[in-house]
Amino acid sequence: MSHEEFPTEDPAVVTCGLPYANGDLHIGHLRTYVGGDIYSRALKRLGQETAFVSGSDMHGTPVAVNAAEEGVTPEEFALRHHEQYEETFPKFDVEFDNYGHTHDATNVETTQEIVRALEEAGYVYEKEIPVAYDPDADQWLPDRFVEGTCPYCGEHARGDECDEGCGRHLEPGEIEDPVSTITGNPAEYREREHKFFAVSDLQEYLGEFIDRLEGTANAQNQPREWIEGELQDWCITRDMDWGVDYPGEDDLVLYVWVDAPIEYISSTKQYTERVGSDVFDWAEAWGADGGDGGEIVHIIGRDIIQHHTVFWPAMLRAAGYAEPRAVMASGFITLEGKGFSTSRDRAVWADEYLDEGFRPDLLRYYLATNGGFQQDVDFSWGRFRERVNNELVGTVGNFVYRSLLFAAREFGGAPDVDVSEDVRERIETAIEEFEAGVNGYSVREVGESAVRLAQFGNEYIQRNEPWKLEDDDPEKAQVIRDCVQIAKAVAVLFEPVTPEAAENIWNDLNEDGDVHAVGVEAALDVSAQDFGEPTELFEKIPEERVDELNEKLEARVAEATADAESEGEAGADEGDDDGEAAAADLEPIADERISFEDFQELDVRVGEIVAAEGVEGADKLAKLTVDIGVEERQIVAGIKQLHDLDSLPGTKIIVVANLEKAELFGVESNGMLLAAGEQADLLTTHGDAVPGTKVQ
Ligand code: B3M
Ligand code: ZN
Repeated sequence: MSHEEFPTEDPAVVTCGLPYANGDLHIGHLRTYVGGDIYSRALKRLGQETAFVSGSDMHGTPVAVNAAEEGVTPEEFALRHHEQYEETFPKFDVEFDNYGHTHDATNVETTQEIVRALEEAGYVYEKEIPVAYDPDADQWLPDRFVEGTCPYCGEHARGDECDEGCGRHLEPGEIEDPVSTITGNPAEYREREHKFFAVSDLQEYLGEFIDRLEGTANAQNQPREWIEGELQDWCITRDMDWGVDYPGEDDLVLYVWVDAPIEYISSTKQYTERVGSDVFDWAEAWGADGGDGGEIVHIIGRDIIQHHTVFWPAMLRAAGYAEPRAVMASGFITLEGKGFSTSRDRAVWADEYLDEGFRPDLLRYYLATNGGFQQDVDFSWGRFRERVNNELVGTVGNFVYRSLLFAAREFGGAPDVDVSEDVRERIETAIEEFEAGVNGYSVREVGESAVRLAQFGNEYIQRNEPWKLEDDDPEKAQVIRDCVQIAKAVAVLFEPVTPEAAENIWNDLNEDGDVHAVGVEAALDVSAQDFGEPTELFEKIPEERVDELNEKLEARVAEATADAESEGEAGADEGDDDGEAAAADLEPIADERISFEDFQELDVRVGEIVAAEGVEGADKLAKLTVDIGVEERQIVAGIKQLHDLDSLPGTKIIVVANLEKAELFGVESNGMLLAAGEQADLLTTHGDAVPGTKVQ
């Protein structure tokens, strides 16, 4: 079954994964929120009734552990961060229709209602399980209060997730060699009765659901393996004080992943409470009125795909709510090729970005269009400058400014003639691209529809050279009229990505109404008007600024690293909760040198991935067919969960071609691909070297 295209008659809810209220925001966090904001603005431009909601995730051990470190109550700690987030998002023009938090009364009530519904529908049972316990602290050790070894991949892991290895969710009792994070002592396992949600009863449903699910390819494909494999039931209670009380149980709270996604519903409810159900009806949107529900689109980081495509839809289904229509899962973000590290101050902080005087539009544009949503994005001040100067200033700003300036000086505004047919059609194409971006869940496409149109505008004005035409030549009025219309269309179509610039163009054009509220069709609405000289939309970033910013960053990292080392905490990145790739702990270069002849013994070639699929039964392994010019090779590599396999074909890689063959999980591997770091960043070529070319 496929869904009807946007816009539909039903209300849509666009949600962003809830940030844990436990630290400062950096630009890596902003990717999901900016993406969500762009997507919801774009849906609204299409005329889709939409609520854009999120909230702070106040509960769980990610908050409790950090609060304990600071010596304050989790509530005080989380509320402080919640308020900070609430203030920060609008500064980036991320404008939620409602931004609540998981500890507010609406969410506590909704969560308890849903848990009762799960119980009544027979999806909750009790079971004795081993739970980690710290005898010295005389305390149970839920989730992040315990660390140990992942039973699936053997990597070091946190209590409830294998954050450094295979990325799996871990149930209580699963982690091996448990160690208490409170005392650092080995923990023991003690039997304890807990409540379970019977996800496995919904296996058949989930199998159908995943076939219908839209969104980014990673969110559509990764869950199949979990759903089709042995589906585990989820323990939904924890031995803690901080959380939503399990209804009727004094000493148990709900697992944070129960009340966190429910905030999506609660936040929508609060929106309805504020604006009235005639403006937006949460119950209709979430199918709580007995109907089919609306269009629920979740925008998340790729590390929480499982929660949103297995656990959450199972919960919605069991409690009688509508299912998500789409999940868009973003890639990670790195800084100059390396992971963000909040403990080493190796990050561009949200406040810092603004304090440096940069407008939100610039970062929004960079984050939205620097690769597809599910691709990892690297941030560097150098590339930021390049993209701002070339694309925002050079293409969009330049086109709009020169067109409107010319129009204002020569005609006092838009000449009173109809827009030419060709230009009208080009604008229609841009609208179609914009719509296709929305329906293809691509914020990049949405943004690029406007940039390509501005690019066309530049070419158009250049080709027609209106400055060379006589004043009474009708061609002159025509070209300028067309350019004014293109500028107006750029304002409408670029609004989701750069709302501030859109507003400036709108004002310069002296347009009535609110550019944030008009539909895409406004791009073609003609209104010859008087307007004066325009303002510059974007400013160039001088090269010295980049040097200055890089120096600041380096100095800060050096200081933070020295501090951490003097405190004996080198490499400690605990407390980073957001799937950041930890900064690589760089190994020193080996003392012993190899000869050039030794190096030449390696036959390293350029290859191109022809096909990629997972190796059955292996969590991490992918089987690749690689064209290395002289032949095709089958290569097995541990990249399954680190890359979207569907998007790999066509990617150039570097292969050690004369490595001994090996067999992994019964599959022959004939060669080795080269990749950097824990995220298996694939080595590729910078130019056009063809497959088979020797690397030397
Ligand atoms: N608070 C943050 C994370 O794991 C977590 C998201 C909840 S979304 C319902 O990325
Ligand atoms: Zn693992």
